[in-house]
Amino acid sequence: MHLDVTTWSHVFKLDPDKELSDEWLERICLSGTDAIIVGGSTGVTFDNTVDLMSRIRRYEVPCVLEISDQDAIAPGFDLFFIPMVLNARDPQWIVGNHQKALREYGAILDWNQVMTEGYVILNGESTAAKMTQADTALDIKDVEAYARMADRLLHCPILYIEYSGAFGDMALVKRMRDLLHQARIFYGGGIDSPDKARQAAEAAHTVVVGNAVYEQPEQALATVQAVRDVRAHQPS
Ligand code: 1GP
Repeated sequence: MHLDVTTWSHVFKLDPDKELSDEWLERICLSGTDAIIVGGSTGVTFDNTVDLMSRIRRYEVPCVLEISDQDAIAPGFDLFFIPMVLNARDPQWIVGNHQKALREYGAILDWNQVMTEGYVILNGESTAAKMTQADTALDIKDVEAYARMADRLLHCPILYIEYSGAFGDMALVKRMRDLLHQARIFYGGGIDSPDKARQAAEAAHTVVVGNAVYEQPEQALATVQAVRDVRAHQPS
């Protein structure tokens, strides 16, 4: 099992609030993806999180909880990703919720399992953008500033460029990757075919495939090999 996120080029993000049959879960977990992230914007509860985690645990694939709701923090994951939404206008999503969670769990956390994601949400139509009141009217210099903030100022190991629900601007993603000093760039949003996965893999270190698992599962599965092919020709 590889828990070094710097080696991950492809991950699936599964939503505890969505249905996935045992057969498809097995195909996803055995697909050769580098990890499964469990996370979602709405309807995530302790019970559905634990339920999905225990089903994924039948397989060897690393399993990460991306925490978006303090009530859904469950033990038993390999890693915990903590999103800080840098362009949120609602400060709860930058540090507020985090402070409340740390009041509760700060003393008992295994910090070796915790990683901060510096999130920049760029699809204004997405649920995540609406929830966090993200300022998505950003030009390239704004996004560069957020990338440097995540990388240099906050020392986040992950810069997450989030277009959830829409395929983003890969030239922008690549430009952010090129200016990072230590952070890895995760890209997620609208990857529903091997071709889009290929383009994203050329731009980002790690490609995240979410919704397509539920909407176009065969295509979602094919993104794993597409990303592998890119990496085989262009190791990062
Ligand atoms: C969502 O970035 C992920 O947090 C993946 O986006 O659901 O659009 O694939 P999609």
